[in-house]
Amino acid sequence: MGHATMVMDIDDGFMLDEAFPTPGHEQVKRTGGRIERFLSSDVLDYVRGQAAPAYNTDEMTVLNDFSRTIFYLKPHVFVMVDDIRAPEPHSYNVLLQAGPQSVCKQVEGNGWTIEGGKSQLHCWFTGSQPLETGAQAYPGAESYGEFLRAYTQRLPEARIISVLQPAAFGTGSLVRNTGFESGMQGWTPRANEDLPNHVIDAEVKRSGEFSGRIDHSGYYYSPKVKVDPGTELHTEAWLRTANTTTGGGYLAIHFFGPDKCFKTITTERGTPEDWTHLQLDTVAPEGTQTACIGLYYSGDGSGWFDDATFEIASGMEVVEPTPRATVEPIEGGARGVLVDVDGERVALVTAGGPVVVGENHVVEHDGEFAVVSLGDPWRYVYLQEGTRLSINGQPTLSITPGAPLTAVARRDADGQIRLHAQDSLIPHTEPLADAEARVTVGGG
Ligand SMILES: [Ca+2]
Repeated sequence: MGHATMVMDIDDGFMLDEAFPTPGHEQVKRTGGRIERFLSSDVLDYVRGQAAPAYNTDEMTVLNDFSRTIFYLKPHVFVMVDDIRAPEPHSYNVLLQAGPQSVCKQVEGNGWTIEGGKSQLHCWFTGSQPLETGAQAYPGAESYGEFLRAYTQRLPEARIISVLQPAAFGTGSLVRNTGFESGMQGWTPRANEDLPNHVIDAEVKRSGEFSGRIDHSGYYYSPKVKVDPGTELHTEAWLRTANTTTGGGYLAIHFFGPDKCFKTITTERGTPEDWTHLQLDTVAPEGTQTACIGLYYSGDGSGWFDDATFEIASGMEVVEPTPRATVEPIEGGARGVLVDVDGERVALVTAGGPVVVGENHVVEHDGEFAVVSLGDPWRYVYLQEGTRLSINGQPTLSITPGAPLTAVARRDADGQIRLHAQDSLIPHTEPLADAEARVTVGGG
C-alpha cells in the first residue's frame, strides 16, 4: 500500500494478506514503467507516465493501460489525470501517502487537506465515473501515517482526476496529533510482544476525546525530526498513572546522529494519580541530526499520556493555512476541471466536443487536452496534439493545416504573445524554431 500509486480491489482479504506483492492488486515489478511524454514551458509543465507493465506478470495481463498525466499549472496547482483500463473490471484506488507527521482532514465531499509539519496539501478528486474518498492507516503500520484513497466501483476502465494545491504551513510544533485525537497516527508504539499494551483510551483523557495508554510496559515515539546542533528544544506532556506500585512513567528526548541514538535525557520517573505536567528544556548536542520524544511507562499498572508537544524554544515560524482553491468539475468531472486559485480561473478540458466552462465560456478543441486561463484577456492557452482551440466560437489557437501540434501561447504583461510549440511530446523534443509560422493566435 505504501509503495503503489494505484491499488486494485482493496478488500479485507487483501488488507489481511501479508504476502507481497499480490498480482492483480498492486505493482509487482520494479521496472517496466516509463515516461512517455513531456513538455516544459513558462506557464505549465506536462508529463505522462505509463505504469501498466509494472502491474503485469509474464502469465497475466492485469492492466492494458495505466497512464498518469500530470499538469503543473504554474505556480499553484497540479492536476493529475489517471487513465486505467483492464481486461477485467476492478475497483481502482488512487493513493496519496500523507506521511508519518501528517494528518488527513476531510473538508467537504471529495475535498481533503493533508497537514504536515511544514506544508499542507489541498486535494480534490473527481472523474468520469462516481468516486468515493477516504483516509485510513494500514493496520499495524499506523506510525507510517495515513493514506488518502480515491476509488471507483468495479469497472473495466476509469479516469480519476486529482487536483493538488501544495502550500507552506506551520503551527509552531514539530509534531502533529499531540493529543492522540487522531489515534496512533504519527506515534510509533513499542513493537512485538509489547504492542498490545498500547491502547488509544476514550475513557481517561486530559484533552479532547482520547489519550494514549500504556499497560505494563511500552512507549510512544514521536517521528524523528531534523534538528541542528545547538537548537534549544522544549517538550512537555501530561502523565497520569493507576495501580502502579513499582516503576512509573516519564518523558524523554532522544538525539540521533547519522544512524543511532547517542544521547537521551529524561524526566524523573513518576506515578501520579492525577494528570501531571512533565517538561524538558535542553539544547541539541553536537552531532545531532534528528531528535524525537518518547512517552514511557513501565510498571505493574497503567500510564496515560496526553498533550505531548515538541517545539523549538526560540519559536518556529507559524504559517497560516493557505486558502483552498475552488475546484469545479466540468460535466461532473467527465470533461475536466475548472480551478479558481489566487484570482485566476484555469480550465483543463479533456478531449471531446464543445463544453461549457464556468458560467459562460464555451471551449472547443480537437486535441488530447486543452488548458485555458479564463481572464479577459486570457493569460495563456494550451492545446495538446490538436489543430484548433476556440473560446466562445473565437479561434484562439489554429495550427497551419498538416499534422497536429502541441502549442502554448502566453501573454506577457506588456501584451506580447510568446509561443512555444512542439510537433512531438516524446521526451527531449526541441521546441519548433518556426512556431510563429505554424500557429496562429487569435481571439480575446
Ligand atoms: Ca487528547
